[in-house]
Amino acid sequence: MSVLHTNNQHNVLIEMFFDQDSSTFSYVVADTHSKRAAIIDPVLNYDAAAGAVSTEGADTMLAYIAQQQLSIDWILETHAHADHLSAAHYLKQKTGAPVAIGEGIKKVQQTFKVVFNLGDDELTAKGDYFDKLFTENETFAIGELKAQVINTPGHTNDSVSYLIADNLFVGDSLFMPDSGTARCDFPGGDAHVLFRSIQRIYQLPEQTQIFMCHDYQPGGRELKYQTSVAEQKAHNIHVKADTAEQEFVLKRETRDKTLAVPRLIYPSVQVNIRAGQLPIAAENGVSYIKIPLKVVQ
Ligand SMILES: N[C@@H](CCC(=O)N[C@@H](CS)C(=O)NCC(=O)O)C(=O)O
Ligand SMILES: [Fe+2]
Repeated sequence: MSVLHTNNQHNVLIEMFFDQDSSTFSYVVADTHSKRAAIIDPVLNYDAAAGAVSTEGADTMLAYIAQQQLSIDWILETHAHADHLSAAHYLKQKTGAPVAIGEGIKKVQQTFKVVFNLGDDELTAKGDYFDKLFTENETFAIGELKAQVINTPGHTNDSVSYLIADNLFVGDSLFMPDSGTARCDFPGGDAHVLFRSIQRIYQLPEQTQIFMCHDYQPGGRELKYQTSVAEQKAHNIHVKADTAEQEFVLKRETRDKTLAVPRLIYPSVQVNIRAGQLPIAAENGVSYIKIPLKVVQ
């Protein structure tokens, strides 16, 4: 599926890729003048029972990139995902592009360094493994397209949104209006902080197009991945233009209490805090995923 967006100065080509297993959208966003592009939130396939990692999804993106004759300037993560593994490292090896994320990743790395009992040789928690840590409002280029980083923490500490021309890639800060927002109960998550991040998004021009990172198809409706600031402000079931912070926080925290831990949280986090690299292999050459056990009384 692709959408050709045109504004006054630039042509932006946005291609969406969907990972059925984790209900995740990834994107290739290209400047059609220069043929330079960014990859956003690519997924690495993972069969948890078999411990098998594979690259079908990323290879589909690479085939599209080759077919369109694009050069990749950036591999962008909206946050360290807790529900699927990132293909950023694999795609960096294939394209040579740097992997970037918000500088809040340092806090996320520190949190999970403790959870997984990692030594400094495995993770320093200073943004290691990533090539670029974006700061608040930092701008960068994708060919002739101007891109800007907007810090949107709340779902996680490191969540950012990428404004590329007038298209906003929000990660999990917002879902489609009929799904509302993402959970705020992961370590470092905070519903108050997410509310304030969403207020920043709602200050953007009404016609700004918003691209999702997930859609869980409530009520079995068809898959949707694109909406606008105006539609969110009018219809988002958790935060409309006039929703008070406390009302949102109550709704969000009530729902969070009902949600199960994501199926792939442990493998995902261990790989994603390392920018998509597998844990350092043991002496036998094999990488292992750790699961901290809690004894339930
Ligand atoms: N059932 C999914 C849930 C994944 C999940 O928790 N997704 C997060 C975003 S990373 C979320 O906000 N989900 C909201 C919801 O499920 O309502 C899984 O196990 O992977
Ligand atoms: Fe997420």
